[in-house]
Amino acid sequence: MRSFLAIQLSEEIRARITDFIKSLPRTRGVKLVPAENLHITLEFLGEIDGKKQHEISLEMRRIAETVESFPLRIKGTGAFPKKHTPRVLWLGMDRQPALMALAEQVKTSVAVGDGKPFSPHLTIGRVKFEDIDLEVFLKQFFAEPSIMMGEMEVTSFSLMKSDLSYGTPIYTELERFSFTAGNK
Ligand code: 2AM
Repeated sequence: MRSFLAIQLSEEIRARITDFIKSLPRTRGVKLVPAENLHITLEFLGEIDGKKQHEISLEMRRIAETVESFPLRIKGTGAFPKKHTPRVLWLGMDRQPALMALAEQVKTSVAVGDGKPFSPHLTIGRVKFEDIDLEVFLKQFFAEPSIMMGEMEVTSFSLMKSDLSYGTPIYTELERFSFTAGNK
């Protein structure tokens, strides 16, 4: 099973981001992430079997018990690897100590991750080819580098399954780990 750990968006932020994406010019050169697939990846796990899934589930439940919910502002635009050679287009967010600490805990406990340091971002699309309209699209996307999408309260994270059939992946939430520290 192809899987990853991710923070889900509040419906309000998802709607704001969707409106922002809709406001951008059309280009076939960018494959946009459908609204229902938008998320913040904490850790990409790749292929895991049932046994590993069970181990990860136990570990993530344990971590979630140590975390308090925290606010997160989604703001700014950027690209990987670089703005002038964009492959992955993303929205940024505060490098919130609580977020960074959560990602660090998750990374340390799952031995199957890709080993890359956590770089907080929310992918909204991927550049596929140099379509004639691409430049106009990118100009508009980067027009307001600190654009504010809004704030949400992060109260949990999820284990997600990714099925890659038919081009656009289908993501299914397998388990949600709610933060319970500070609840008592
Ligand atoms: P992203 O967060 O930058 O969009 C599910 O595939 C999620 O895991 C995607 O959102 C993707 O990137 C992230 N991811 C990280 N490393 C990946 C990899 N090597 N292959 C596929 N997805 C990866």
